[in-house]
Amino acid sequence: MATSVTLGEFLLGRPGDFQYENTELGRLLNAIRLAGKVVSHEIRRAGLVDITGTIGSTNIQGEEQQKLDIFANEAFINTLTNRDIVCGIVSEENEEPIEIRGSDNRNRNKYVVVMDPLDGSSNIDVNITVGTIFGIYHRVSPIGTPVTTEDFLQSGNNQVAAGFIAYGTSTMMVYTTGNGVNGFTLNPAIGTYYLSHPNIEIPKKGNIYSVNEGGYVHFPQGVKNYIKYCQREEEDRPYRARYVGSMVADVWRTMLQGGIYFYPESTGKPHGKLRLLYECNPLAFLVEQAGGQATNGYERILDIKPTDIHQRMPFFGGEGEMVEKAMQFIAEADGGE
Ligand code: P6P
Repeated sequence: MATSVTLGEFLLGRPGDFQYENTELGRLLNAIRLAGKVVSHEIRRAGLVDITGTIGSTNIQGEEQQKLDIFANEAFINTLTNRDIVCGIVSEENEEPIEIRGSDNRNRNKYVVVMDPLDGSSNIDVNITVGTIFGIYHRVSPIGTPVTTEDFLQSGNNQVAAGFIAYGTSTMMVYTTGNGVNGFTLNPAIGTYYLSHPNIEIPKKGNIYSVNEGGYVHFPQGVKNYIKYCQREEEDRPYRARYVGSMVADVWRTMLQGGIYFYPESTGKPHGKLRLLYECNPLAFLVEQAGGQATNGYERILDIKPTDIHQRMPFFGGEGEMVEKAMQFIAEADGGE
């Protein structure tokens, strides 16, 4: 149920809350809030003007770029660039990091942002929820020097904030700064986000498993064994299967209704499909802050030290017991090999 608290007021902080409205982090989250409204407006128009569909080019991932991909990427880059807060951006749509030297050209900005500007964009033309995923870090390179790749290759534990904007039946901004997870729903009539999902906690004992079973034959044996476990008629099973094919939608449903979402490795995708920096890490931070677990099948996602800004990583996220059960099947199958 939406409350009357707006995102702006929430960023001001309530007595005892983390006050960062006028801090740089508060202003950075405000910039993301604004860009989300701009992208939301454009997506809502998508079916009416000629901006859906592809532009005939592909991104660094070799994926067909949708027109709204480009629009969203430019909206977030432009909004983040002209506020003297961010010194660099890694985007799914750009092969190299984007360097931002600041209005005085002296590289004094303190934060870096990693983002997937429009995740799940292949679903746009069929009107399925898509989303912007972002993670925010303090830079590790010295102030006054150009941003470096090392600024982006930090483990997810170093995120100072992370979240997503979901463009679905409503537009929502869901984020954490390490003090729990809160969800805000946009009232498009007045352009204001209202606190609609305070202090989100993943329900225990979930009964939904979410994976693209079209890849079943290519999954490792342990993952196959876990899927068969989910489908067996016993005690609290079979579980219900739900899969949108848009990570923001699948993870958001998992956070609200419980369960597990996973994108495992497979013979054709030895490191899975999802990107560590701007899909796995931000959503792992959210899932853990909501009381769940997020691993790559073997270790916490947030503990992994990235080696490449676009590297891929298997992802198992959701209610703790279900994630642990999946890891148990993986370990047993590995042990049996
Ligand atoms: P598949 C979208 O392209 C994405 O990166 C995630 O949002 C989504 O969970 C996944 O890929 C879907 O991939 O192989 O199931 O179509």
